[in-house]
Amino acid sequence: MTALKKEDVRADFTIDQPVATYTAEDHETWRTLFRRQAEILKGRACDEYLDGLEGLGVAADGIPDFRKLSEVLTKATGWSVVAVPGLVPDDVFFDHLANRRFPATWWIRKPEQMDYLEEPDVFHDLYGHVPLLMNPVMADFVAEYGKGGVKALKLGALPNLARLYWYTVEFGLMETPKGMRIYGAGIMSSKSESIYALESPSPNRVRFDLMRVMRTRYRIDTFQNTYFVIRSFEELFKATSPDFTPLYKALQKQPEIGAGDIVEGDKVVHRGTREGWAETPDA
Ligand code: HBI
Ligand code: FE
Repeated sequence: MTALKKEDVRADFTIDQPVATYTAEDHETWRTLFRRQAEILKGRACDEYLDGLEGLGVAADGIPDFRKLSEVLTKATGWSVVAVPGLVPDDVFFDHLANRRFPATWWIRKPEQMDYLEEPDVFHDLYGHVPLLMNPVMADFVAEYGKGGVKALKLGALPNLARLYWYTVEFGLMETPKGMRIYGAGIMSSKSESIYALESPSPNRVRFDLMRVMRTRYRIDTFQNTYFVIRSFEELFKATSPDFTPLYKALQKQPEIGAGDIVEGDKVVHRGTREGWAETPDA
């Protein structure tokens, strides 16, 4: 993180991935995280994700070179991976997505942060997000989300749209013929949440509904209280295709929903026991 100079960061917040600055310890951290997740995600990650991971050639050996990944990814769906120092401003983030560039943090967590990190690192961004960008429907969905983000900023509706991203791209579940599976990157890159999200009786699992999701607050400091369940990426893409402008208007008149609340009209797949839920407020 320290090897980076201000003048190396471009106006769009991208940098050249400082590949040479990764230490042996950094690569070892990647290997450890990768091997651990590979075991856990068997039978838990959706097939589209596992196919994407394999197709990309993301391997256990060490932190990947973004340019090599991008070559494969661009051929598949037109996306590329660009290196950034960390979280970038919302408008910059959306502009990258709308243009099929996924901004990935270049640095990796320290060994003492194996299980929990407050901000995204290269493991979360690459291992969690990039494999699904190999899927044509998800690739289109995330690009459309970027275009929607630019609009939402103008309409002052960013908090609503951000919830959609949170409850799908970051923490989404998918009901498949083989059973409940993970597709959200925030779950995919977390050892404990990938087990919790599928197997714990504590959280709610509720069928995805666009307006319901955009009204729902979320957890940033604990596991999610509620996971929203889609049946396919096509379902998600179709549900989010119409112009959101009238939806944002309607949302202004509807109350927010707490992260752990079940409301009238919910199609409940599993009603959470609420066991172990923190008292701290939702975001
Ligand atoms: N920047 N690098 C990066 N990664 C993100 O996931 C990200 C971001 N900036 C803004 C942002 N996410 C969110 O605020 C939007 O999804 C709303
Ligand atoms: Fe993420």
